[in-house]
Amino acid sequence: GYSSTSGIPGVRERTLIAVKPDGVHRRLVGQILQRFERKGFKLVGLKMLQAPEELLSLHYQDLRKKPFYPSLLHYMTSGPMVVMVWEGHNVVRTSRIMVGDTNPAEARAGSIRGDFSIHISRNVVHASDSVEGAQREIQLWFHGKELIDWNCSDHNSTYQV
Ligand code: IDP
Ligand code: MG
Repeated sequence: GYSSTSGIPGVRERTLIAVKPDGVHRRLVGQILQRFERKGFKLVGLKMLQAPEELLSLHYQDLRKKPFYPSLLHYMTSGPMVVMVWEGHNVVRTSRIMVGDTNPAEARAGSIRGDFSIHISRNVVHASDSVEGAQREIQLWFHGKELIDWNCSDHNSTYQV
């Protein structure tokens, strides 16, 4: 069972979620953010920025050899992004399910990509794909001071404590 003093293991897990430039252009920021709020995850970081190419090249370092990489960088620099850090039990894995398959044609209805996008080249949102990847990405996109530790008043209703 879970410890009654320290709470649920992994409750401090964090992930990086980003509304990509197409999502901002299409005024989807509020609807995307709302899905994570209504799920019960805790928002610990949020900002809007025009992503510099150097940052994107680090963010997508594993994709540098892909044929679509130049067009991916062009897409990701085509306008501002809204980047967020969400915290909660299993948030990395759960948010990948909420975001849906990389290819919107395969993404389930009810997922963000399934509901709001059609083509893999414009899939509106980013979500980290592993706990280690999330830690790396959060450090890339946020300064430590920009992440807010706070106690959400519904914590005890969200988790068994
Ligand atoms: P993910 O965003 O679901 O983690 P990745 O494989 O990490 O998917 O790819 C990163 C991003 O690169 C995708 O979200 C998408 O924007 C873009 N991308 C991936 N595969 C393709 C492709 O085959 N054509 C065009 N863009 C792609
Ligand atoms: Mg990825």
